[in-house]
Amino acid sequence: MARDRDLDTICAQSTPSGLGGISVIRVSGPKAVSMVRALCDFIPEIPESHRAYYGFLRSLNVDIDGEPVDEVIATYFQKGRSFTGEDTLEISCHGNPQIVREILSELVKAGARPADRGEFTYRAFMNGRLDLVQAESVLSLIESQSKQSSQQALRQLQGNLSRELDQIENDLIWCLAHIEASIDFSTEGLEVVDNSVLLSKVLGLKDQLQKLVSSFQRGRILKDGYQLVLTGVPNVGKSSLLNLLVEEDRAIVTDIPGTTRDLIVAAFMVHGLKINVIDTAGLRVSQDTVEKIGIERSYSAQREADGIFFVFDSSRPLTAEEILELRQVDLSKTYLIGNKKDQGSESARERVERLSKQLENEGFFQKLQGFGKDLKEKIHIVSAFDKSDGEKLKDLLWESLGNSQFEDQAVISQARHFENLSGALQNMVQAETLVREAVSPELSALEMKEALLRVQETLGKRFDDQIMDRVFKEFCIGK
Ligand SMILES: Nc1nc2c(ncn2[C@@H]2O[C@H](COP(=O)(O)OP(=O)(O)OP(=O)(O)O)[C@@H](O)[C@H]2O)c(=O)[nH]1
Ligand SMILES: [Mg+2]
Repeated sequence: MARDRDLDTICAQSTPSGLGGISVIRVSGPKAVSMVRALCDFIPEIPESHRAYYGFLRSLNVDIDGEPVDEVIATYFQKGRSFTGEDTLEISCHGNPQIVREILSELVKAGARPADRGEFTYRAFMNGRLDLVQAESVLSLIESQSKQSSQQALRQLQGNLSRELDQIENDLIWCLAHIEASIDFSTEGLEVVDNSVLLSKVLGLKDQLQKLVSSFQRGRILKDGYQLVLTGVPNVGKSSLLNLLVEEDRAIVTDIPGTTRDLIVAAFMVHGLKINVIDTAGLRVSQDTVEKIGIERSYSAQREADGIFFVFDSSRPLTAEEILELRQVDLSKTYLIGNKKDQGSESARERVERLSKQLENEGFFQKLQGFGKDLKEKIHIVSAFDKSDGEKLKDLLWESLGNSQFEDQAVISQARHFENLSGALQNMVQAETLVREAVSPELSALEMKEALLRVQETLGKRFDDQIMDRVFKEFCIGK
């Protein structure tokens, strides 16, 4: 499937543009050595792999032939031992955009082509240095904004997910081979594989795919951050809590109900995990056009959220409006945050007792219990003025994500993987029924073949231009 242009020698700046100590220009392809040598005569004809050569890079221009462009260090990576799998040179020059431009134009004069987005990683994939899942992790690693996210990308690059997918692929091939053999031999009345053995394999595959598919939310959270939405009626202290969590004055706080109108997005870190927190307009019936739009936005933010802090004033009972809102919110991802603990004389425990009783009277008890949590554990009494409560809320989020225990498990975080593997899971659900009923081995083989295609597509063992475009268009040039 390699295209003609894959044989070109390509070049690009791999470090960010702008001023810096050094910039690195990468040159990769069959003619990398001769092209770079045309500018850097200090590199021997047969350089040594992983060795750095120092000297002056000179212009190819006829008029000013030999004019030095910069003092550089060129490191050579031999074909088969480089990131792309091809002969590669990395030229470290002074970090000046003008110098970088000049060197790139000299390289083009020498016959190199400017690289496309992600073309180095694309070549690493085409040359079998990485599978597609690993190639995607290179992008995630570059883009990661938190420690958790970069660690997850690194695990994916190291092949954590690929190994699991390889194993699923092997098991599917095993099942298909056995089904097909039994179809061939069935006329002779021979049973090649016991149906119960096949069924247990199919069940195992289904479970494994199910686990991967359901790891997507977690994987996405690790990669892009957790979306936390602050909601509640006006004036309960949502914006104050946002400021407490991000430890700066991001949102305007006043004692006038209806202060926040638009969504305010900010971010903070919890144990290296990025939390995107969204403050919203207080929920109430409003005649004000702008406020009404703000409230609509608040509802849609709630729908997309991973977690919701439903904020209220713990010094008073919940109002009828609050109860109404609570009936509509997705309680399985909601925390009840009773703010303003400094107001009133009740202790935190008394507030929890009183509020949980009120909620029970409103019929919430079973609804919340259905989610495996005691109602009282869902209520947290805090004050937006108390720094230690900010830490408490962060711990709460961290615990609810149960983070550390998943570290060794393969997790999917790309939408492409989720789509493919959800499809494969559906195939295995069908296959299970068919194998159980033991009616048509042809039909169950068909389902498993489709599952196999989807797993292979995820790994990039089967691909077309569309898949390649989708994966590599996200990359930056130089990677
Ligand atoms: N005593 C006390 N007052 C608080 C606390 N948190 C917030 N307030 C006050 O409550 C008022 C409203 O706070 P905001 O943070 O603007 O409330 P909001 O929920 O964002 O309000 P809207 O944007 O109007 O929906 C302000 O006067 C805050 O100073 C708290 O923990 N204790
Ligand atoms: Mg506000």
